[in-house]
Amino acid sequence: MTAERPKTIRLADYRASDYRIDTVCLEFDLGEETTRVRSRMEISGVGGAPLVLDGEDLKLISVALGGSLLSEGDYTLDEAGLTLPSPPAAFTLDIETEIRPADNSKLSGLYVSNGVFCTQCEAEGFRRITFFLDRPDVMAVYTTVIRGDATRLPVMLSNGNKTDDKDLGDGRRRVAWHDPFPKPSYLFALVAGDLACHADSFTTASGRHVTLRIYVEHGKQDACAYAMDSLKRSMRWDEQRFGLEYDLDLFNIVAVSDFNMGAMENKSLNLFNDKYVLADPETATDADYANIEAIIAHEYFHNWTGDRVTCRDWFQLSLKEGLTVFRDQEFSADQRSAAVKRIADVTVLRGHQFPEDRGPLAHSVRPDSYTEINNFYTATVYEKGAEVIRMIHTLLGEAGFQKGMRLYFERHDGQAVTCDDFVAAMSDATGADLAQFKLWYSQAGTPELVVDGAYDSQSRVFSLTVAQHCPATPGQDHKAPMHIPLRVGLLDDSGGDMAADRLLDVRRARQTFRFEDVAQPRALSINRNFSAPVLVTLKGEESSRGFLMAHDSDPFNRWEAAQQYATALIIDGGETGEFIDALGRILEDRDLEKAFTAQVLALPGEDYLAGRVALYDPPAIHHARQALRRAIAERLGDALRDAYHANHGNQPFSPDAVQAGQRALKNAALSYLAVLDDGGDLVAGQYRAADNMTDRVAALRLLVDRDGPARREALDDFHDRFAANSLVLDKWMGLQAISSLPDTLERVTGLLDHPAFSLKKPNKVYALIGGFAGGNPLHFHAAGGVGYAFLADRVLELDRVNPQIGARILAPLGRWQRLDEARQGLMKSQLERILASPGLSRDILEIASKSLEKQ
Ligand code: B3K
Ligand code: ZN
Repeated sequence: MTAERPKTIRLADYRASDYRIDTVCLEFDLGEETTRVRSRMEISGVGGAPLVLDGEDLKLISVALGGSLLSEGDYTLDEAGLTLPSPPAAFTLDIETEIRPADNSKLSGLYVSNGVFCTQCEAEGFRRITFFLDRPDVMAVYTTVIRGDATRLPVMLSNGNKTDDKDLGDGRRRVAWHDPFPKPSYLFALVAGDLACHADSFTTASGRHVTLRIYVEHGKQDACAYAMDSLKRSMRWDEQRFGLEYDLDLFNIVAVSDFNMGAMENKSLNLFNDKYVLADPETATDADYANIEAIIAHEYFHNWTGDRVTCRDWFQLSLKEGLTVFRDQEFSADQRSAAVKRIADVTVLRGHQFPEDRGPLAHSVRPDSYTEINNFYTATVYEKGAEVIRMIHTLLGEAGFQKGMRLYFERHDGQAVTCDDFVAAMSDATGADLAQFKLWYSQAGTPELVVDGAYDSQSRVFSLTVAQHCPATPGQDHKAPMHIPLRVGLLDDSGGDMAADRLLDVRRARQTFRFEDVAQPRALSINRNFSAPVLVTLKGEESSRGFLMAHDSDPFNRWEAAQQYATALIIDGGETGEFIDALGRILEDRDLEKAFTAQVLALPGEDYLAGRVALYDPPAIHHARQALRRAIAERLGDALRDAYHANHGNQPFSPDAVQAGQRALKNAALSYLAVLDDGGDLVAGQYRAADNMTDRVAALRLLVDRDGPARREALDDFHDRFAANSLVLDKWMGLQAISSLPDTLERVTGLLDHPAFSLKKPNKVYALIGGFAGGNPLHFHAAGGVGYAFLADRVLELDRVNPQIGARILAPLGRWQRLDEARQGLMKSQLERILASPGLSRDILEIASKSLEKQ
């Protein structure tokens, strides 16, 4: 393999295509070993200019232009694809290719998962099916004909409506589908296999009757009920909150076991990782139920924000992803509790996106360049992208935001557009000036605010000075000040709000805001509800954390005060009494939502803490966090025991938010009680008595950290009980990967040989290898670098199997910046070892080389 560097694609180089594909008819003759694909395209354009059709890993059988077969000299075939040097302005192109679905371990294009043919085309998988203009701004009307073995493939699906279904008499069947909505190739989908179906229906607000079907492996139909219910609630919610109705008579979901991502929003045929569809109390945790609800909603919401209005190019990915994440967050907030959902979302943002933003892979919400687009399905594009949309919502208010959405659809339905188009619709609809705000799309890095309050008793003016700074990120040394919507409250001595919240429009590097005619505030509640995704240092905040924990009317900031208090104690040490007493009062406040109390009890994660120190010492942070846990357990033992027993209900299981909150609180209490002398018995007892997966996993999570026979017994029991359920075995592997016991890496290495583990199964890779590298800082960063070498070995193996997954799990190896020199050297040497490997994929090459670059 040549050492040639793959090409960098730049936003600045975007050009519209010279040609359009108006319609395409695809005919598949399905075979696991070889599948024939015939494509007939009606193409129009400038004429005379070369037409370059993307293609990858395809065997070309024939090409015909206007019905005449072309010979080899009439086109060129190379790495990029198939080029016709000078086609006419309008013509029909027929192309026949052969592909090998069973050999497709990249899970991009057409592949076979547990005997089911399925596709994944976003971002650039369609070119692995046939030669095409595989870019999102080329939108065509698709007809799909599927032929295959009638017995083995009783279900044959594609986008749109079924138009034909007949037995061909030779043991094969032919099914045809037509999708009336023009769409980009990344939204194409095909499924064929022997699947069971869970069916239901939905009537839209305007009376359209929609058939809903969820396809799963036989025997799993009953585990689809929650997903189906989530789908119907999503459909209703989108009508009620956004005025958006479904637009076809059929909506299909298919769950497959091998899938690179969570799910995919193909028009009317969503494909899912079965982890986000299947649920019953015995096998799914409350977190699984919440994820299913959110992801079913997310993919459904894409029908408007993604499918009807799509992206012009992949730099605009957040146009659909940030917006759709915001929509699914709002949906879950409405279905459950807004404060609890906000805290959960911010925890994810700070645990995943903040580390990305301060590391070598930092990029803006709308990146400027990439070499492999699959590397940009990141927490920044998704979660920070959703924060950007949320800030627009905060600035415009719900009514203004909905006005903006209506204008966006009025202008752009059926088009492929940019983030600029979205912001223009928002500002044109409302008159808001969002010019400076747009820096959120182009500047990477987490802005840091320093806030200082001063009170003048003569004039009764409270002045608040806000200074902002955004650290340098790769390729962006200097940043301009951002437009930051900062929600602020002032509290009086009794803890009440002195006035309504104020939304400060922070726009300059340093800016002072005046609160006129007020008494001296006792405390300041800053960035309420996390109105902006920033880091805040509030001068003198030490003296108000306990007070805010007790009184802040903004639940998010009550939680935040506890997080910041705990963060300071873990990092700097100090007297823990006031904090623990404040925690105790929250624990005893029966008026609070239980899910919220559980969140307040959860100590900040090690990933988050790593970003709050100048020099990150993984074992020191781990042990300091554990020491605080012990101090809390010792002081609040009785209250924690009460909370545990009061919420250890025995009503029949329901995944609803109230019961889930009870379990969350009970299990948060258990995580403290576990460190006390009699804690082991309580944990083992809960494991044995559990009648639902949430309680069972919570107990097992604690047991994997305790050496002794109870651990082994529980792990063996769990394994044997669920040996036939692949998704549950993922949990079993994932929990062992995050154990703090000294022999964890050996155990993880041993599990690579477990019969259920395979590098070809993304869920297994994420659970075991991703769990270890991303979720076990103590052992990943073990002195000597064995954890780093383990990850590098797996990444190199994945490079041959599924580079997309390899690149995703590689990220932790690039986070060397705040570690000591010895660890930095060890991490870099593994990155160099990866880079020295011949024939490296574009995916892994991009992440490994960027991870080594100086910032
Ligand atoms: N749009 C898909 C992600 C596709 C990933 C391609 N590597 C799922 C989603 O965000 O809804
Ligand atoms: Zn999405």
